Amino acid sequence: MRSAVTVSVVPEARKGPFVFHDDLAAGCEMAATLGFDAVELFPPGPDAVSPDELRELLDRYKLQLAAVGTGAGWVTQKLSLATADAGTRKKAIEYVNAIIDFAAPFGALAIIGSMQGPSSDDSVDAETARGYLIEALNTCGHHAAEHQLPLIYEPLNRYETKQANTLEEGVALLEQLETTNVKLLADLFHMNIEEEDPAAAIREAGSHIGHVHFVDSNRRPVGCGHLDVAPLVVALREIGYDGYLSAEALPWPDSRSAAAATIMAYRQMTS
Ligand code: LER
Ligand code: MN
Repeated sequence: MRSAVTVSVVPEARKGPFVFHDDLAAGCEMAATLGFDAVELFPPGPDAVSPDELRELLDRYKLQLAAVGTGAGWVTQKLSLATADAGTRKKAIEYVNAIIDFAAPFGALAIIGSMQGPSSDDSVDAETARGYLIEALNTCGHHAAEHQLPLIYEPLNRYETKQANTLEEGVALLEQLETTNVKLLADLFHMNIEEEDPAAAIREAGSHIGHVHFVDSNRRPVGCGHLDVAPLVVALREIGYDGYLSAEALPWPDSRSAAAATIMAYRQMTS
């Protein structure tokens, strides 16, 4: 398992659960100084960050790009893969595919989280929304496969989506797809709300897990909430998970301290 830390360059997401905000170069420098293997990027859109500048930063600081989030499509444009309006869904799919194209040359995974549609969207019933999400995951999953990379789908807690809330529901969704190229994101914050037994949920989801958001119960860095994270890392090791533990956490009490707390917890739990 490797370590990663989130960097958001989306002004509208300044209160969001990202360790570093606004300054990609400063985030990369601090990530490297603290010893992270990679950064996870939350960009405003597929054309917002220059691939050449990103490559230069990653090379300079000897970092990998773990993943790229698509959530700004929702945050800034209210795009959704599972809403009633066909034009909005089409734009949402194009947005996700463009993020896949941006991320792929770096070997980075694209993540579908908020783009699955919020629980507040009453324009569609749950079954129709599920059908739209399945169509989108098939389309975008095939697109990611053309780059030989899986697409990542993230179950979110009930206050954020009516789609999958648990890893088990996520696996059930994946089983309805034509493509086998979609993997799950285990976000420990959402799991703390929804799972009866988070370690058992990880063991049962097994090889379906393709990415992890490493964070505590209150969305602060691991070690700053009440979640017992060490047994979850043991469960991840048992299922042979070899992806990233990526800190998608609030910059609490500040970005540097949050990153430092995360890398300390990561080292304790993975050594
Ligand atoms: C995104 O990774 C996530 O966890 C959601 O809660 C959207 O912020
Ligand atoms: Mn997450």
